Amino acid sequence: MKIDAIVMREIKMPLVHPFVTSFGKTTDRRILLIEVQSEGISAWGECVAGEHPYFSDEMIDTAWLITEHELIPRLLGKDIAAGRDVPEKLLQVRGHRMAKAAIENAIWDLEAQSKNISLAKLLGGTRDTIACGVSIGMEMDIPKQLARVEKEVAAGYQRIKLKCQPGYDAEMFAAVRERWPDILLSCDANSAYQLSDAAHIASWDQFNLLMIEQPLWYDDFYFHAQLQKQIKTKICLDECIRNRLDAQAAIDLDSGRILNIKVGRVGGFTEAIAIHDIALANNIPVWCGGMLESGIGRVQNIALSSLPGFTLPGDVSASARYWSQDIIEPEVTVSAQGEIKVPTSAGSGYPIMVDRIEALTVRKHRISA
Ligand code: OSB
Ligand code: MG
Repeated sequence: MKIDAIVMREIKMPLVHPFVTSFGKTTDRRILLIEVQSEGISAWGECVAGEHPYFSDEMIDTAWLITEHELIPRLLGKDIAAGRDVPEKLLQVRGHRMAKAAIENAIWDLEAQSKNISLAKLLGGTRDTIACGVSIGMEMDIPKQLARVEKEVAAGYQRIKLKCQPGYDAEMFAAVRERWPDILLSCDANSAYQLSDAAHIASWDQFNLLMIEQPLWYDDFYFHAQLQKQIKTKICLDECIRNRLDAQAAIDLDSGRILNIKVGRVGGFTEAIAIHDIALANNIPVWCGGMLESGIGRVQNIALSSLPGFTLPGDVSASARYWSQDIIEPEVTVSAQGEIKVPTSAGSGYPIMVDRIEALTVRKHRISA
């Protein structure tokens, strides 16, 4: 697969509902899309870096710069046999995993299209449908929070995740649990607590949460192990797992008993699959995280979620929860049972609306061999 050209685009998409976490509020997404052009095929990747370096140290502008100056030159004009061959070509560049993932994943899409198989099959997927959960931002008001949970429970989602932070936690969990004693419920602190909060976090054991996601520092899994010893609820690691070595170390340390795998956070499908394989071998359940993706990243998350170790509902939900109109057609929809069908047609299985992308584009740069 000769890489003839790579097109970088930044699109701007307003969210239908602001998304509030302990690290900030998002109302409009700025998304870097990568289109790899090879021998008449267009393949796509989405960079999940945020508008600010608040979730991780990457942001769209750093990703743009690194993609343009460091990543594209390493691939352009080359003949690449598989998505799996991309990481070694980008190895000299340290970090910048979300930027790398966008380009690597586009080449996996290219490989799937050129082999005429589904991306899910190429990745090693075995499921026909995936189980879906939702991540609900903080409303900072309990009646409003309950109304949002109500809507998603009624829609059929199999797991509800509540964002939380100090001052907006136990009372809110209690209100949700009181109303829905039996739903699968979890929380995500996005690193808002410290080890000195251990007794407070241990008091959440009463809410029977499936997991507590990344309670402590974004770059830590040592102190998470100290916390895990003091609470019954399982810790789930998100931010701090950058690669397969982190995953192995965190499992060995008992820093968490569930892993959230985000393909952008770990630098692409190759690393995501490696983490999945380690977790499966160690009986650690994994689920697919989300980063407020457009349709392009969303359908790639569906493909990844079809791997056998993804045994818990992920944060992969319907397009309409995020966008008034997505950039794929049809949009991603979820059944009343809270499931999404894994596409079986070639590539991602969801046609991309290039005209709509063009209409949303605020900057575009095509680099050819
Ligand atoms: O921590 O999982 C997270 C969104 C942006 C950044 C970090 C996270 C999230 C979510 C939303 O929880 C998941 C989604 O609905 O896409
Ligand atoms: Mg998280």
